Amino acid sequence: MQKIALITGVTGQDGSYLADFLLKKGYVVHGIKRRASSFNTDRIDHLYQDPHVSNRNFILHYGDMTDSSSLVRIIQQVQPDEIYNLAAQSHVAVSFEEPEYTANSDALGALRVLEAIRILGLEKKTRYYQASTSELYGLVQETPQKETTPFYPRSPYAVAKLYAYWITVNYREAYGMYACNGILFNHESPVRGETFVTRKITRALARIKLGLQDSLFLGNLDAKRDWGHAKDYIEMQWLMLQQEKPEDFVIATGVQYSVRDFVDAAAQELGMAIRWVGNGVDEKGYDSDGNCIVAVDPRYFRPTEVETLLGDPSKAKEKLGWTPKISFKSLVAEMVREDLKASERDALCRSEGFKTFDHHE
Ligand code: NDP
Ligand code: GDR
Repeated sequence: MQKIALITGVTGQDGSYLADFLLKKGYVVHGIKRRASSFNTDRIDHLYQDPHVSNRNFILHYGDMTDSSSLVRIIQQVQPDEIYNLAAQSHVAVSFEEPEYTANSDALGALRVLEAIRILGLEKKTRYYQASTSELYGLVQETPQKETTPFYPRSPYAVAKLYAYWITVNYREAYGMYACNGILFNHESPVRGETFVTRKITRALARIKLGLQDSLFLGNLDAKRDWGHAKDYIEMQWLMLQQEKPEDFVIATGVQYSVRDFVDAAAQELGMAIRWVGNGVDEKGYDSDGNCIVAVDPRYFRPTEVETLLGDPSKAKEKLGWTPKISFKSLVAEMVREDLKASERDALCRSEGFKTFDHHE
């Protein structure tokens, strides 16, 4: 029997990698996409199957994490063996501007899915994965952070995810559901959202290199993160649902870099060494011609910042036999390579007199 998976957030970075991965494993994959005024399926268009043909194994449904009726309907129709709850308002800075919506989609959204499983009597059939986050550690209480490290969330996003974490644990304990949390540290890729810092950097530097943009404005250059590759991390999401007993796992590389380090690594890939002058709130990065190409803009500072995160993935290594395969350097190189290709296309269009999409924030 082919296994059936349902992915919320299938149009996002992780959802697109996970859908690809599960299809290759022979799953029938259902995904929930939300209604938008323009197409929002760029990341999964390569997996698209014509809805008019029969025997499809990749099927999309309209739904929303804020709408129980859609979630119950889809789960009832799909009867999934596994649900990966990846959908979220996932931007930490935006959560300060949209705290209530973030709580609704990220905290109550998880509850709605768990409750749908229970109401539909699927609690012994359907396994549930919750996309938990290293942001739960926030103001860190212990370094490196592991499964037993106390949480101290520092944003509306992290507080919402704290609820989702505990409601997952609670449904596991209260109803005997196979429900688990992957506490994933930052993971990136060429399809990372353009406003997260890594992609913002690789995209901007590639564009600066080709003369499409003059400079890049960033916030806290001293923030440190444990950055891995999304491709490595989605495999773990699947593995967590294949165990005998549901458990929560930290997924991380165990290596940490600062935002400034990331800029340097990306610049190096492009052959553009950066000279830094000043520090923290008033810092600038110059290229070899003396042009200021990176500058701090306090607009990007957060009301409460997570200064440092470093994960200890020992439990995942021991119990799941997992180690990340893609290094920091390869991750940066791949992201830069893909953004350079996109920028070359833009440069070509521009040179031929066509308008290009210049949006950045
Ligand atoms: P993305 O922001 O790339 O994707 C989020 C997905 O959720 C998108 O498909 C988005 O749809 C969808 N979504 C957002 N709001 C709703 C809603 N109200 N109803 C239905 N769908 C919605 O995130 P990632 O792929 O990077 O992350 C996946 C999950 O893992 C998220 O829950 C995130 O919080 C969590 N996480 C991510 C980490 C990372 O480093 N990437 C680390 C730890 C946890 P649309 O495409 O239309 O915007
Ligand atoms: P994060 O990722 O908040 O860790 O959440 P992000 O890339 O947004 O920020 C990482 C660090 O970089 C600093 N920073 C900037 N961030 C952004 N976005 N833009 C900037 O210009 C900038 N300058 C400096 C930030 O202050 C921060 O310290 C991500 C998301 O994917 C979450 O959904 C996920 O849960 C966590 O990773 C783990």
